[in-house]
Amino acid sequence: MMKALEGIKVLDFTHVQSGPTCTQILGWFGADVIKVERPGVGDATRKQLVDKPGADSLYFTMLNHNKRSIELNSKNETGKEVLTRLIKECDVLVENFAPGALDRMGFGWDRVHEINPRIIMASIKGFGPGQYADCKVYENVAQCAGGSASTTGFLDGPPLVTGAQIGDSGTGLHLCLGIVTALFHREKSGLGQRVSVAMQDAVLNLARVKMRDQQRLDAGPLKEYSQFGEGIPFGEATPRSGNDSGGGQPGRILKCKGWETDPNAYTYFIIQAAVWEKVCDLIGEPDWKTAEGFASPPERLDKLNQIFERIETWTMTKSKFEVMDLCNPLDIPVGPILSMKEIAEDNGLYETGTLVKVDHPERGEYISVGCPIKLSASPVEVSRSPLLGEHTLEILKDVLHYDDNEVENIVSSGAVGEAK
Ligand code: CAO
Repeated sequence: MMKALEGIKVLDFTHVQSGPTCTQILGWFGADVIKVERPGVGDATRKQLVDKPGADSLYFTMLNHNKRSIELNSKNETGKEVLTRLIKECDVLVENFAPGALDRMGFGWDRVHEINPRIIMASIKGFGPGQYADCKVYENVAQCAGGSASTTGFLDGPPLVTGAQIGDSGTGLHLCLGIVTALFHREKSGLGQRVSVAMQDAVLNLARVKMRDQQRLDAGPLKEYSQFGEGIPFGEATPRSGNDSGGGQPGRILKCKGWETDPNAYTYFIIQAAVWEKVCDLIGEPDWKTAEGFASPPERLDKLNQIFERIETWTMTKSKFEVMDLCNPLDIPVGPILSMKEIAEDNGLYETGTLVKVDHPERGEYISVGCPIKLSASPVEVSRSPLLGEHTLEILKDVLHYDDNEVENIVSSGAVGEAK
């Protein structure tokens, strides 16, 4: 079966997390992703958070599936020639260097476009043009600058960053969409173009509902926030809303059986209007269906603490999975708080390819997260990440068509390290 992006060659000049997540998706969909790495060093994540001495870290191996690796010093004269040939040969160049790094290398957009007018050059930077454009940016900086941290956490606590890597992986996803859109555009126009995503912008896009709430504040308090029912006045900016649900339906995280010893024995529980009566029956409060002050959603807003405390006395008698089993048939939206351990042991996720077991020559078998996007005619086979420079010679010969003499000269120039 032909893969969706078969035939597309990607010059992957990315490192750390944001860029590699993007090129990994392109690789999953069948693009030939050629990761260019500094000789002898490679992507810094290869040696970050090492759990098995001598082996590439899980940080690297889980972000760089379905790629080939070439070692290439892009500051060496011969290395620049090889890079120029790679740019001529590839359809897409993806990079997430610090602002200005590519220009200093001599491969800014003008030069890249001149070498290959059909190429799509895709970049991630921390900020867009403006006062912070030159800043180097990491995940949590983006979460803070994009409005996520100020709106995450509890009202009486400090801003919080989330565990999901919305700054890095979230930006990689945005960039990936920009690239395939530009490829689609090139089909019709024949032209390449620049694609840029700033991490601040990507986080803000994911925090869109919080900007919605910022504007709604002008019209009065945000009634669906727990804070409203508790009588706490609103300030000038969208506040932190704890575990309230962003869609306006009252929801909370509630304790389940075993919470005293299991930090994840909790369930999310939503009491949207459509299921209120079923909730009342389930928890043994049938009178609340018609009682004054409880019957309609607006009446309940100042009693949410009381209502959720009562629901919690019920959920605490059940495991989080029993809550799910009892509520699902009634269409009451609940969700068990799953630990990473529980997710790693979920056979269903392996059956769909969302989790995969991958063999690696240095580290043996490990669990990775597979492609979450499922295309029926372009199934994903997850292959292990490349060792540093594993494909240097193969790429010089088969992709760039250098003959044996030329390869020898390139190797002896020091441009590709000790070629394997
Ligand atoms: N050959 C020769 N030199 C190379 C090379 C190669 N193959 N690959 C990279 N380099 C050089 C770069 O040209 C740069 O050199 P100069 O500083 O002399 O121009 C140098 O390596 C370092 O690159 P960098 O500045 O991008 O790396 P850093 O570790 O200092 O910064 C990061 C890392 C992520 C903060 C920065 O790249 C950045 O802000 N990127 C954009 C935002 C981003 O993607 N952040 C997500 C990071 S994941 O949390």
